[in-house]
Amino acid sequence: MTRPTVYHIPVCPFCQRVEILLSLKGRREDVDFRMIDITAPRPDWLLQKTRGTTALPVLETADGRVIKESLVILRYFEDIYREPQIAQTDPYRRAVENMLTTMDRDFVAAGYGWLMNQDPKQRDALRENMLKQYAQLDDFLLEHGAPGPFLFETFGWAETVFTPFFQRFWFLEYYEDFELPTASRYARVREWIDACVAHPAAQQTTREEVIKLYYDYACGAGNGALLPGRSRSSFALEPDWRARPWPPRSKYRQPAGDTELGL
Ligand code: GAZ
Repeated sequence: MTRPTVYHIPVCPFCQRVEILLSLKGRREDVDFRMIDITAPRPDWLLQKTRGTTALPVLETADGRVIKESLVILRYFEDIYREPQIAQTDPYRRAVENMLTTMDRDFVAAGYGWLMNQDPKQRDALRENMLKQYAQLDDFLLEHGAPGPFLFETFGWAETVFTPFFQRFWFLEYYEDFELPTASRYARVREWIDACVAHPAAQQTTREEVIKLYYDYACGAGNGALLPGRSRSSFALEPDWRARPWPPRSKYRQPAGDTELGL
């Protein structure tokens, strides 16, 4: 094998991070991306490479070695394709970027936890929890960041890490009627998000694709799992999401079946 290969899942935000970094470096065409169907059991040849783990992305390097974890894969590409550098090089600025990157954990958990919640009584608490995350990001950017829109001068490492999730969280607007309030305490993070999702290197997915594929997550079934009464996951590769109707927005009522979802 002469080229690196990334095994990935369609609309997987962790996989999109890798595509964004490569696009920023002008190296997207130097790496093969092979799509894995998350709704089918992992093929044996892939499980052999990963020694049994199933989470993607997984990178197979040009010399056949296997690297897991999106942030580790980003660092590897940053190291082998040195120019242009995306991560900060000044130690303090690099630390600031890493502090922000570390905040992705709670942010991601808050968004997915809310999307997957099935108890209407918990909605208000989950919304508050989400707003707290946005307020924390806002505060961080005001404290450490450039005047805007990005953390530093350009779309960089932290933006690569967060942008796929800003785009996934379109599902909260659709399925939970969530909108980031216009209040000034969210103004800096709103500016950041708007610039991130519009950046040319981050256009691997669309709002329509996210909303159609994540319907089952909104009904409580993550990672390609099948809901009762269904024969296909909303993450199925076929039929193509473009050919399917928009799913119902009411996630707390009787879930839609295969036919209504165009599956
Ligand atoms: N830490 C890994 C990385 O590469 O950064 C995470 C990779 C990962 O979770 N990949 C998922 C996967 O391959 C797809 S994207 N799953 C299939 C499997 O067999 O493991 C799901 C969540 C969540 C946040 C994100 C995702 C998600 O909760 O987008 O809960 C179900 C998965 C906070």
